[in-house]
Amino acid sequence: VEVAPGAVHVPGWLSLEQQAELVDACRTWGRGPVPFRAAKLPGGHEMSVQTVCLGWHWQPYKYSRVAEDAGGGRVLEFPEWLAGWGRRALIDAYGPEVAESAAAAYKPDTALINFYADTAKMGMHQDKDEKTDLPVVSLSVGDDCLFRFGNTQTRTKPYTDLRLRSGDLFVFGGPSRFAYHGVPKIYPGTADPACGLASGRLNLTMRVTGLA
Ligand code: MD5
Ligand code: FE
Repeated sequence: VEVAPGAVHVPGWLSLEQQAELVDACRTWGRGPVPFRAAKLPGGHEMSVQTVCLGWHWQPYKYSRVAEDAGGGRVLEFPEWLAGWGRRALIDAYGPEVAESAAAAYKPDTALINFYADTAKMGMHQDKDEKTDLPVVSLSVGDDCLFRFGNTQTRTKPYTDLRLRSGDLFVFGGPSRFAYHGVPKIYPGTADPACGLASGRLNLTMRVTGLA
């Protein structure tokens, strides 16, 4: 479903087995050298989501290899199997004709894994810390959320409200890459426990930072 030019929602893209595999991987990554942590915004407030990264460590608003704000560990490598999921995601979202060459060239180097407890949310923002305009691939597991997809000009209306469910894929490319977006609400208790998460929501985004 194309929600806007370049923004494609593919409901139910991950099987329950793949969802559980991803949850397991996220648990393992969270026990690595950099733990899940709530990032601190420049104003001093903590975000309500808990985040762990692969490839490059993100903190508002920059990337580094070392997590100075989360214990000083070095971020884990971005695994090749996950890049493979990213290339399949582009083909499945954009169609083989459009996407095959783009997909073959797609080399995501960073993942941000966000865990939303029942009351967590994410305010409207743009993702502009990457130095490329290549697509962001987003995978959701666990409870449903309200996802607000906005415009590139303002953090307010017009926007489209969508419900994202466990297993959904969303690809944000082209003119949608720098649209404002946010997660105003989680719907607790909506996930099938077989997805591997008893409560809350996990979202993994892969990106091409363009950093070296
Ligand atoms: C989430 N994460 O559900 C969302 C999904 C983040 C974040 O927003 O920055 O970690 S990613 C949604 C996204 C990425 C890039 C562009 C657009 C949406 N967009 O144009 O709407 O935790
Ligand atoms: Fe974002």
